[in-house]
Formats: sequence, structure tokens, C-alpha cells
Amino acid sequence: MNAHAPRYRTLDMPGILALLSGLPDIAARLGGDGAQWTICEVSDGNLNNVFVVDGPHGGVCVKQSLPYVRVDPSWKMPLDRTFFEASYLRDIHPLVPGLTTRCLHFDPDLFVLVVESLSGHTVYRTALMAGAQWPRVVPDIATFVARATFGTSVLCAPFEHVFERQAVYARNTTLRRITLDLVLDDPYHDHPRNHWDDRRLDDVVGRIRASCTVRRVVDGLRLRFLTCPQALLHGDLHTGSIMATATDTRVIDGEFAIYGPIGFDCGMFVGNLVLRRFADPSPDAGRACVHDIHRFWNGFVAEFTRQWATAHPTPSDPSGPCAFFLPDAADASSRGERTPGPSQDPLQDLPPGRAAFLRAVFEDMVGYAATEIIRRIIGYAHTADFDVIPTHEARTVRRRAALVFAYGLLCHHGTHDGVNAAFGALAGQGEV
Ligand code: SR1
Ligand code: MG
Repeated sequence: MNAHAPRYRTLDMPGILALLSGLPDIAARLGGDGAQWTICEVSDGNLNNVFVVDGPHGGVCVKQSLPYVRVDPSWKMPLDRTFFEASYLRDIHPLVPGLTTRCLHFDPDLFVLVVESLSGHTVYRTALMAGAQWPRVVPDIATFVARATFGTSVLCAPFEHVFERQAVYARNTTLRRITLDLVLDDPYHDHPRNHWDDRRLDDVVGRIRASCTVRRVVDGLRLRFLTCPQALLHGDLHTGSIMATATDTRVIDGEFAIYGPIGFDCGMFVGNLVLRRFADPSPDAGRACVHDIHRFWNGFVAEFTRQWATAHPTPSDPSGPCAFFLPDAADASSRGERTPGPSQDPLQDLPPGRAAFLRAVFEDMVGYAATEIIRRIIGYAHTADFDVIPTHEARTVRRRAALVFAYGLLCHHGTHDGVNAAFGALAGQGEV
């Protein structure tokens, strides 16, 4: 029993089936009766229990918070994360209907969330490790981030509405603390949660930690993470938070949702594309990665500016779509009529106010991408990307190269004038 949630208990499989039987809408979606339903545990992330339940008509996915970290029960944790995930889905689903899942039910006593199930989809990280090349995913994630962030910011909605939402997500302190510590703090000094299994990384880690420039840049990113509530973020947009097929992309796992700098979501995604590049032995991986980052950034800017161009300020609500950033009326490019080519700077023809705003998002994206790469190699929560590399020796060489690359991004943070300047070197490195 949990002192703050007296009706809470961790549900086993029969408990999940009993709960769903009592929910008429969910039972109708599954079809038949409970005796015809199958249930399977698919817990994969670090934090929660997850089950897929299938019936004769359809399936649902059931997620329950545990009073601890699933992969480390000694790490106690409040239960409220599924509440924030349910809130996030309810807030963003109308903005990105085909790019996430619908929240079907949330039980505030059991901290159980029920969403549409995604049968036939694969975790994108897993698919990439198996060699999938699904061209829809990157532009879909660009569209997702652009619409979900623009639509929850004061660029689009009245500030009163945005401030109310900010107050809700400001209470997601547990998961904001995890990100602050695991992504933006622990890796930069000795901490028992950090680990890496080869002393041949020690010198790079030492260089990263000894650099005053890195310290200053990471301090700046920490500060922006805490003090720059531009939009509602997913907050953990790595490739394990995406499920996809060759033709369909869905963002899942929004429990880390908070208001923060838009470049944080961009950087998490891009950082994981870069991790993949260093783990991929194929000779084309570098060029493909740079191409994907171009497609992501250009797609994000195109969709964000398209949204901006169609948000209509009214004189009675000057705070709404942020009149400060209004384009010159004569500027056709600001009406979303242009799509930049892959190697063009997508900001070059924008009105100055909008270009400046998006340039700051770009700088954040580069910085947070670097911190994501570093923490996934030397911090608490490593990713599986490098596991496909057959020898320990080769894994170390590639991890080292990724760390050196991320270190370079931080050392030159703020000087990159576009994707090529920041990430172009990835294409040239061939076999690491
Ligand atoms: C204790 S949670 C560790 C990590 O898992 C989640 O997916 C987040 O990425 C978090 O940093
Ligand atoms: Mg997750």
C-alpha cells in the first residue's frame, strides 16, 4: 500500500483483465468477453509495467506506474508519472492525431493508463538496429515536434491557457529531476550512477569534465531546461519512444512531459540519430545520418513556420499568436509557401524575428543532442544501439568516437550556422 495513494496496488495480469472488464468502452473495443482476451507483458522501458491485451475485435496497451524504478526497485519513486503521460496525450493528440496514440482511460487511484495498442509496430531503435530504413519516420517526427510544441506555446494559444498548462506540468518534478540529474549533471562529475565498461574511455571523459567551455555550455543548457518554458515537450524523445512501421510513426511514452525549451525535444531525437550513426558499421551510415538530420531540421522549420503563418492574431488578443513575431505582410516566404532544399539553410528567408527564434532552437538542439550522446555512453541509462557491434574492442572504439564528436559539439556550441556546420563531419568519418 502506498501512503499517498491508498487504493493503489501493483496489478498482475488477472488484475489488469479484471480492471478492463469493468470499463465498458474498453471492453467493447476488445470485443467478446474477458475469457477471450489474451494478455502479454511487454515492459521494455526503465520505469513502468506495460501489458498488451488483445480481444476478438482489437487491442489496448495498459501501463501502470510502480512505486519504484522498474529496472532498479531500490530507487523509490512517486506514482504520478502516468498522470502526466495521460495529460500529455490529451493535450497533444488533437494537434498530432496520427502521430501518437489516444488516451482511452486513466485510473487516478491505480495510476493505470490505457491507450490504443500498436500491433505491427516496432520500437524504432530496435528497427534501426535490425537495419530498417523507413523514410517516413524522420519527417513524421519533425512534424510531430513542430505541431506539438507550436500548438502548446504562446505563439499559438492565449497566454492564460498556456500558463494553466504550465502549472500542471510544473508538478512533474520527479521526472524533470531525473532528466536534470541523468542528462545534464551526473555525467559531468563522479557519480555512482555513471558507468562505462572500458578504461579506454577514461581520457575522453576526463577531457569533457575538465573543459571550462563544456562546463559553461552545459550549465547554460541546465538553466534553459529549468527556466525556459517555451512549449509542452515530450521530454524523452529518444528512438525508444517511437514505434513505427515502414508507413506509420507514433510517439509513445510521454511521461516526462514538461514545459521547456523546444530544442530539447529536437536534441534528444537528433542525439539518438547520431548514436545510431556511431553504432552502425555500414559505410554509408555517416552520410545517411547527416541526411536525416537535415530532413529533421528542415521539416521541423517548414512545419513550425507553416503553423506560424496560419495562426491568426486578433487585435483583442495581442498576447495570443505573439504579434512580436509577425512577419512583414509583403513577405510571401513567411506564409509557408516555400520548402527548403536539403542543403539550404531553412532560416535564411524567414522574417528576422522568426529566424532569430528558430536559430536559438537550433543552438539548443545541438547542445541537448551532445548531452544526450554523452549521457547514453557514460551515464546511468545506456541504450542498446552499440550492442549490435560484435566485439568489445570495436564497441569501445565507436563509443569513444561518439564521445569525441559530442565533446566537439559542446566546445563549439553557439558557432554552428546550420546542420552542415554542426553535424556535417559525421558524413566524412566513414568507418570509425
Ligand atoms: C531512471 S529513468 C532512466 C531513463 O529512462 C527513461 O527512458 C529516460 O530516458 C531516463 O533518463
Ligand atoms: Mg520511456
